[in-house]
Amino acid sequence: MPITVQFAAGPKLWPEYQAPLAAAFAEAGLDIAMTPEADPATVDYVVFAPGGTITDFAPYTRCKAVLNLWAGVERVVGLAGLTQPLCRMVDPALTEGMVEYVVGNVLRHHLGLDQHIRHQDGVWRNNLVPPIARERPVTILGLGELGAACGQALARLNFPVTGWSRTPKEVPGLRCLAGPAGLEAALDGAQVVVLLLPLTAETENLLNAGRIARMARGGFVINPGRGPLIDDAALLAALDTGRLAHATLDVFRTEPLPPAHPFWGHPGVTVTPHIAADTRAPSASRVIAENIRRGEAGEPFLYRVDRARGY
Ligand code: NDP
Ligand code: OXD
Repeated sequence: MPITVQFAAGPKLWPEYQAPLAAAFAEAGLDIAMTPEADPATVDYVVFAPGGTITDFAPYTRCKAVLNLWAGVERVVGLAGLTQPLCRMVDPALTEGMVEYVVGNVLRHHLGLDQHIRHQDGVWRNNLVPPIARERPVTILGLGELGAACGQALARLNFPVTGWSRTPKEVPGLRCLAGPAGLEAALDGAQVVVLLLPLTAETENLLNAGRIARMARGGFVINPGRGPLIDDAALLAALDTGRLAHATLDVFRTEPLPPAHPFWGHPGVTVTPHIAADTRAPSASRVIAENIRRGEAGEPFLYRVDRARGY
């Protein structure tokens, strides 16, 4: 009998994923019947995304795993009836995209490119010579799949990179700090802070006024993690006083960011509309297929979320 997979990531993604998932299942040698709608009692695996079509997992009595298409799971972990193993997305193409977004924005701020882009006014400002990368300390909050990859890419460009995580890590080329005690040292004197933490009860409002004050004056914040990681009022105050030079923000407490929000149009803020790194259907489908293969073979799932931890 074929394995039943319900694609419950919403009707918009179904046309994008239907063929790549079918190809990945075939490549993995899996006999799968996949459908966007199914009798919950017959479903073996659910492919899911935040805002997807299932609001209560209790009737999914046979389901062996819920496979999320997103890396972040803060909108999934608490869903009603979710007792099945939950796996988040680790997609090599998503990681590539995030590395490009972070490196691109770090270089933009490091090189002061905005000053040239905004001032094409006939004035020859040859005093705007940036430092070199080795003189610009960067701190990455979150040293998981994405933080470590971004940190290593920046270290290859000679930025002195500090990474911070919950548990101690060793990432070649990076100064690694961990836990509450490591946070202050990670922020002290940082000229660029990149947030790549998951949103949990512990990380909400993590970058607050006191912690921003530890950064170098005139520093930059880049947040492709989650909006609530930053205390918005503290960030705006730091930008308004010049304590921080600029914040490039991809994620927000409310998305889409409401038109009247002070981030829009603020000279010290760049808003990008949650596009830092998308899950790509061909590579993500192979990750989903591998997890189903593992489930069927009785092997441990990849990227399983620890619900108590929240990520
Ligand atoms: P991972 O789970 O691989 O890494 C999370 C990192 O954060 C780990 O290093 C973890 O520490 C650390 N962390 C978690 N809680 C704490 C804490 N309380 N104190 C210190 N460190 C902590 O996640 P990813 O790297 O895959 O993704 C990170 C986030 O990026 C996602 O959760 C999502 O919110 C966001 N994202 C945004 C996208 C966008 O387009 N804007 C796209 C994809 C993801 P430890 O290693 O010790 O567990
Ligand atoms: C994700 C995201 O979590 O796109 O994958 O934010």
